[in-house]
Amino acid sequence: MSNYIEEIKTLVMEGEDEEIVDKIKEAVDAGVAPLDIVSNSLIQAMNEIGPMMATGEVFVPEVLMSAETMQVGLEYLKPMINDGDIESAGVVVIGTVEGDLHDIGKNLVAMMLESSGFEVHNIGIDQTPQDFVDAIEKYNADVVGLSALLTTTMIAMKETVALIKDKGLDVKIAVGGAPVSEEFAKEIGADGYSEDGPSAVTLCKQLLAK
Ligand code: B12
Repeated sequence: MSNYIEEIKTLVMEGEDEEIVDKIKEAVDAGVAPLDIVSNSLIQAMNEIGPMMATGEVFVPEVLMSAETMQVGLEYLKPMINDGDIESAGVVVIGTVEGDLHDIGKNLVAMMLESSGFEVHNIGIDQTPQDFVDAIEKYNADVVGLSALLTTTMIAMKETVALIKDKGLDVKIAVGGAPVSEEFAKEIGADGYSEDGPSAVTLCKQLLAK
């Protein structure tokens, strides 16, 4: 069974977007759990590509192909990942902050929230503080999720939190992304931080119970 996990991870790392669905289907048919594939093949592939990108072993176009392959895999697995909670848990607006083009992690969080019963509005990447404010108002969001993957865009996250607070919007603010920490979340005045998709679901539920 672990062979499938390795094989799928390799397909993502090599950017084989045309083969990924067939291999995932094969794995699922053989009994591999969809969430296991997400965590141990898809996310793991991106984790392994990170250091290779830093050392110049792979370049941006290759990472983009891997990202695309991962998205194809995620889309296929999405309907299979559902924790059974179908009652609407609340409205979430989620996006990646200004200057930041990373969208895989955010999309994964959006997918997990959606499959846990939240109504999710994924507003995309490179979103200005005002874009977030507009979306929160438009969708009457209960929670807004901000994602940042670069140390340089953490400042945009801080500015977004500041604008949301400035406008006095009645919304809980959750933040996440590789360089973000619980401590940073507190420092910028966000209501919560979580490190991955499943914990983001728990976090949003907790924020709405308060
Ligand atoms: C894929 C990738 C890219 C792709 C993005 C494609 C896409 N469609 O998203 C491309 C090639 C475009 C890219 C570009 C760049 N990248 Co890049 N990229 C990555 C890489 C390899 C993987 C990121 C990823 O998808 N991870 C997998 C997902 C599932 O994890 P995640 O994003 O962390 O999300 C999880 C959690 O953080 C959390 N989470 C995320 N968001 C949120 C939000 C909320 C509300 C919550 C609660 C939780 C949460 O839950 C998610 C699910 O588990 C990382 C390395 C790494 N391992 O992080 C580098 C990395 C982030 N990139 C980096 C860099 C430097 C760049 C570039 C500047 C490179 C360049 N020279 O051009 C550009 C910047 C472009 C820009 N302006 O944004 C650095 C950042 C260094 C830093 N600390 O600032 C990293 C760390 C690589 C490295 N080691 O050097 N990148």
